[in-house]
Amino acid sequence: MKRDWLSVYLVMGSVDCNGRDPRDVLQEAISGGITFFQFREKGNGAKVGMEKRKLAWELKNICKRHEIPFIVNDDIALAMEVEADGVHIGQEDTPFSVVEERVTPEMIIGVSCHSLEEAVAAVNDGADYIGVGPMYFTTTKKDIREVKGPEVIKEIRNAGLTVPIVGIGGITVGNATEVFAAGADGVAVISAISKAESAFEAAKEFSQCVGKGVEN
Ligand code: TZP
Ligand code: MG
Repeated sequence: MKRDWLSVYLVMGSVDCNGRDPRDVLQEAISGGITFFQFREKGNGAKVGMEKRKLAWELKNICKRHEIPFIVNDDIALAMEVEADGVHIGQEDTPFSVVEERVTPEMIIGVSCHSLEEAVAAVNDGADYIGVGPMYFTTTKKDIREVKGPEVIKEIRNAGLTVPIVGIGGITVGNATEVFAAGADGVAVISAISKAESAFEAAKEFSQCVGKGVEN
């Protein structure tokens, strides 16, 4: 996979859109410049079964039209059904070796990591990229791990790991440059785009932060 695909990574499901139509939010975010998308249909009121599958197909088709890679969170069967470009798994989800057997070789596998140890394990497993977080406090995910900030990314880079990295958790236009400065290739964002008054403007502002990391 290309490292710069991760630059502005929108993660989103129907419950993250403040009652707006997720298809419109995704479309706007794409117009604003997001580079990667993960369908994460989780939390209170999330769609299941046929409704979840229908939404996955619709969002995947929007991504496909704009050549934005489409990743599915945790649901391998769904990823295969909609011919997703990849899957993203957390530490408590389906183990990497099982996922690897179920997807096709060209599919991207992303893994959530919270520490250097987990990052090393994910790289050894063969992860195509890792999501590191939570960078900052967030209420979007309820069962978050301890907030360690962009320091964890620095630690992973200082250990010599070159794996593509996105920071995740509480990232805003105001703190995104700290995440890039720590060594991330991109920022993975839910609410700062999906709940923004304009997903277009928010995505545009994030794309202007890319690569602007200043050491502090
Ligand atoms: N994993 C760690 S934090 C988080 C996930 C999925 C939620 C990120 O959401 P937000 O709204 O960008 O803080
Ligand atoms: Mg998960």
